[in-house]
Amino acid sequence: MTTAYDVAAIRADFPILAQDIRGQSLVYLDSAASAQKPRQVIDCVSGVYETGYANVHRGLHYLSEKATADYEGAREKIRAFMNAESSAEIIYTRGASEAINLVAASWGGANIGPGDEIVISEAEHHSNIVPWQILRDQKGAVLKVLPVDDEGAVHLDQFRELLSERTKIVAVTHVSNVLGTVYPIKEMARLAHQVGAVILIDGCQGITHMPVDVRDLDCDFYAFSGHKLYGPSGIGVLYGKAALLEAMPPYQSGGDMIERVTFEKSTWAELPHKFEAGTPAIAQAIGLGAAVDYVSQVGMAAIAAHEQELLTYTTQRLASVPGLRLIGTAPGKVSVVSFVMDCAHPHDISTIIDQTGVAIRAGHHCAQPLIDRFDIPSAARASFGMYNTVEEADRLVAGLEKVKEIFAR
Ligand code: 7TS
Repeated sequence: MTTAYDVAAIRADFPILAQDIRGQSLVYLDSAASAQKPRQVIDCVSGVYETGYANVHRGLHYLSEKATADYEGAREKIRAFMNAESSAEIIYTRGASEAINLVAASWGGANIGPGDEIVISEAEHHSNIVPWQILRDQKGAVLKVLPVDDEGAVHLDQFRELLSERTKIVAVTHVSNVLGTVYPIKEMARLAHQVGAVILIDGCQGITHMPVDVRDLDCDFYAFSGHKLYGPSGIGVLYGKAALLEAMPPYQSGGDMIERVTFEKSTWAELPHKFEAGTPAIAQAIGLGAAVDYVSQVGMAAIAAHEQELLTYTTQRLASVPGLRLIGTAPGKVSVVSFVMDCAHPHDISTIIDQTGVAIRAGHHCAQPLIDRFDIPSAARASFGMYNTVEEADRLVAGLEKVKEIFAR
């Protein structure tokens, strides 16, 4: 039986949304930066500390066994959520940034040589640019950049032209955090594989807004951050195909990632532990499992449909604000609306509407090359989560009308 999307019930699960900010009810439109947490995640994390906390994979005592079972249980939930073949392919990291750095350092260190080509795109977050630049500089490799068009779309024919037998890795976002463009990653994976390259997907803004099946996409790596998926901060995931992960050297070393250590030589633990040195973010990982349970219960397809309605409605309403220009209008876009206004700087827009209780982000959104591409100083961005409503979109528009009023004086 399908039930209608009950946004009021969902909102009731997020305690932070019930508060007033500056004397008005909070309108939180900054979930792309970090999403709020449902009671189920908050209770899970505090429950770990109240009744189920100890270090994992170590002590032969009740609490350590319970914490280990819950920590590994969360890994299995994440595996199922992404449809990975094995939980050995789910590496816990601090977040997407660390996951991408892991691949650049470990896979890149072992597989990239002088003249090899790395392909990224113009809309990448700095986290999916800088690790590849550092690798390029260390190895004498070449970094190629797939452009976006004026709407913010990428084109497969241009992508195909960038690929060559020298291409070793493609690293692109699933969804742009500024433009909302959904990249054709399944096709891109197929094309990358045709030239013998591997593909890493930065899934920070993808897995949060649509169902993701890594086996159907046939991507080699998929990275995301727990805090954008309604889970705790300090925890994220690198999915990698087992055969690739097996062949990669450790990223960090120390406790938990070894099999046997002598002063002469050390050997590594099995996957996924080979990539998880030191005491991990235990409660956070278990909390991410609770977040995955939460969104799975609502259904990622239902969340996507709800957010799409909001995006369509908001885009239409913003079109009626004089002097407002949308940045990112690619067909099929999701989850965010970025814009500039001719009367005010994005920072002023954000500061003024904050006075009305509306939280958006303004700035370069850690995508400076993209901001340069659109020839703007920065952008204002409203981003949606599963709990946002059309009334909140109206509050955004009312706030922007106030901005116009103030700057018209
Ligand atoms: N990649 C994308 C596409 C992102 O949107 C972000 C964060 C990251 C990587 C980095 O994630 P982290 O959890 O490792 O920091 N994006 C944003 C944003 O849009 N506003 O603040 C952070």
